[in-house]
Amino acid sequence: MTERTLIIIKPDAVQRQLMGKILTRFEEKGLKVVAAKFMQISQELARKHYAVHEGKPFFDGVVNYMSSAPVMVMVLEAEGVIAMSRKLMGETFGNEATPGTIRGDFGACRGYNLVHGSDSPENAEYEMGLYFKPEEIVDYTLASEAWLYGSND
Ligand code: IDP
Ligand code: MG
Repeated sequence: MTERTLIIIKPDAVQRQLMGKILTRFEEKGLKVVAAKFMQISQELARKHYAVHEGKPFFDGVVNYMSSAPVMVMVLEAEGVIAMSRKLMGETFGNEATPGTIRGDFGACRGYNLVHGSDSPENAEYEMGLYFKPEEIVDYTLASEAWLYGSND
């Protein structure tokens, strides 16, 4: 079944002018972009986004990081997109992430890690609702879908 996920190209990636390269990783994989927005996240919205981490030692830090400068927010769609995009992103911190992943190729620290991706269908629904109205998520077909998502059964 088709699935959607919320991806954020985080402030460090925008400042380092890596938006295009990161978006290319998702596009080259064959994941379909169905919504996109360039914006600066408020502290209040960042707190809602990371509400599951409230009370943890890094909560204030991640809220400040995410609201410190502009981001690019996207919704991607494909069967299994949540797991696929998490694999493309790599482990949480660049200094540990496997080379070949976005975090593994572009990050070298624990403070900033370039990209966010939802980790479950429930969190994806919650996060998409924070950033997009339903009508801002566009339903369309890619011309290449038969080849991208085809089966030889
Ligand atoms: P994830 O982004 O790989 O899903 P989570 O554990 O859900 O990682 O943490 C959410 C975000 O909070 C991370 O992407 C990172 O920006 C930040 N974060 C998590 N743990 C730490 C930490 O120990 N120090 C600093 N920042 C952290
Ligand atoms: Mg997470």
